[in-house]
Amino acid sequence: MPGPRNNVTTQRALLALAITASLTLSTACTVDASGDNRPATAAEADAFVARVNAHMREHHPENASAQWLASTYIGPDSQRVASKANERALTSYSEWVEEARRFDGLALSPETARAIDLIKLGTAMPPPADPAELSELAAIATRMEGMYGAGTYCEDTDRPETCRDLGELSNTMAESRDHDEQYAAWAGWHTISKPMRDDYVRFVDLVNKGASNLGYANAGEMWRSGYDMSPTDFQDETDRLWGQVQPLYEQLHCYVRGELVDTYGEKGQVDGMIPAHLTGNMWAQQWGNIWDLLQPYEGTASIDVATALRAQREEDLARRLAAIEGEPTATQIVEAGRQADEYIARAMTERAEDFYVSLGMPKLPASFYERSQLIKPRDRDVVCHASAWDLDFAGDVRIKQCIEPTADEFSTIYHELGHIYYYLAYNHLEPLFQSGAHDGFHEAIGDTVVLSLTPGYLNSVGLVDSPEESREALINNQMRMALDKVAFLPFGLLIDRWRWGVFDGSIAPENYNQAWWDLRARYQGVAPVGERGEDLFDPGAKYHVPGNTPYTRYFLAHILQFQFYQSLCETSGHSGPLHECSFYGSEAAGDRFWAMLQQGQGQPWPETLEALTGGREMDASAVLEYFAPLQAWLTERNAGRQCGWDAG
Ligand code: X8Z
Ligand code: ZN
Repeated sequence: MPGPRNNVTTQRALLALAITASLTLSTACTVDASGDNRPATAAEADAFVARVNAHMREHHPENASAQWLASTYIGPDSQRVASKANERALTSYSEWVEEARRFDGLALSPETARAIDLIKLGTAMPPPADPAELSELAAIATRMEGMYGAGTYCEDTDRPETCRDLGELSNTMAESRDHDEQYAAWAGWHTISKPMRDDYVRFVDLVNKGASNLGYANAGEMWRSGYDMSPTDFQDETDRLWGQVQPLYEQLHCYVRGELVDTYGEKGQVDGMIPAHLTGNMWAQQWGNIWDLLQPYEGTASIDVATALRAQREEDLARRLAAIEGEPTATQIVEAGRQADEYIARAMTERAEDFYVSLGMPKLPASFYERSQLIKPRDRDVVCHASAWDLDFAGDVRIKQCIEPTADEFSTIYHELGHIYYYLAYNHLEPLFQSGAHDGFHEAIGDTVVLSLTPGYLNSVGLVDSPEESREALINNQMRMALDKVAFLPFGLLIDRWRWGVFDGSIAPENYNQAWWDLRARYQGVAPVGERGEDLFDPGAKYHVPGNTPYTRYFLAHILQFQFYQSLCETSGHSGPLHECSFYGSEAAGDRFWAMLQQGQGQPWPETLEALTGGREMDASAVLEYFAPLQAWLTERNAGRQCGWDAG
């Protein structure tokens, strides 16, 4: 997403949101800043849009580079430059919105009308009119993201060797099965957001001022206006979709809670809810890391890609060490380890690229590998949270990730390349149309591909044993997917439920943390151990809050990806149960996918969806079809258990 524009995760920028249908209309004849009170014309509107597009082409690369440096080289200088660049981008944005008012109510070509709507919705961080406040907002945004990226927890602040960053704390959570160790890692990371609290309160005030200037009740309403429908209808849509999948989630929750109680005894639950620190993931958003505790059937063929990936890295390391003459020195061993890290990260990325290429999509440009950050640099702080960038609307695409040989990171590369291929597919459009049909589409592309990573595909690329055709193997594989995709659904919804409340004032600063945990309880059935007082700021421990990236997009993506997958499977000629399909190697599916990506946000998303799937609505029935075998298994397995939880 846009960093202003095209960093798919930093979303500070222009044009991240899609179009609204509900902009307020006023007269077409207003006095502009120069005192010109001639009626505006449609031709002037066309020229205005052309000017904005040209400005974006000219100025976006510089801002994107500034944001890239601030994310890959965190420090006072890169932050100063990034903040100033962002300030300039937001100032241009404010000027355009002001100028666009001249064309309100005028009959315009559909393309120009859409482009103007998109200009108005072009940021997730609407700036206040006052330049000092705009500058303050840009500085806060940069500072919060920097705090997150550089966050570490030190058990003993006097002993730097006790400090751990998010990657290290996450590894403890993924690997340790010791209750207290996991808790210490979880609670430790949740200290890093305490100092963001005051900044966040001010941030909310400032973006609300900006949203109000644009005619929105608050910034949350503006965020909900980017979906070619009214903000109220959009909220109802998310409720409807959640209603479709909630029963499946509740069955999964019931099973997982039961297994946690089997493992940890009474510490395996908190009032019937899943303890926030025991799912192997810092935010309990995906639960696949505790596969060892949750796998339905032990002893069936392994579907864990991490073992093979780690082995590949070790082999590479052994080769490097063997090539050293004599006994390797400590420095040579560290250096060889580093090169092995790079080797496996690149091999994993090329594996993901190969999938897209198998669909007939182009190979990634050489600059992608030259300029991407694939592994965590050893000499400086970076924002490790994965993201995909389009720096110039013309092929300078990159990802920024801290890849390790794990199953999560492997899927994340496919996810990020989904963004990259979207960028490449719509690079031929004018900048204002270079975005996802809506933001959920952008997040769904790579995940659609991940659904095709079946045991058969993984085996064909040497990552898992030869697949078994048994009911046990089927359930294991469905569980593996569900622990990522189904577990995620309520999490995908609740982050913005919290922010919408914060923006509209129904959640006041003195209740930030309480409201956060209320929502976690209500939607996820996840609870912390012990009190989480208002001296803490737990939402800030999730990247997208300090990074100001709207999050409902991921919820939508987790529905849409199953719709896309179902259609592409059909196009690829797949018959049989949906979950068995991999469209790897299908150029027919690839052509159809690419055609969708090429549309960018040039038309309302229902049209884009219809071209791919034949339907104009987001719909979770493909999720339910995919997981039908697991749902039946879970229902049987949970029979006699008291499912559900009391969220208080
Ligand atoms: O932030 C991301 C991507 C970058 S757009 C890595 N995701 C969400 C998250 O990590 O919280 C992908 C799934 C949800
Ligand atoms: Zn993404």
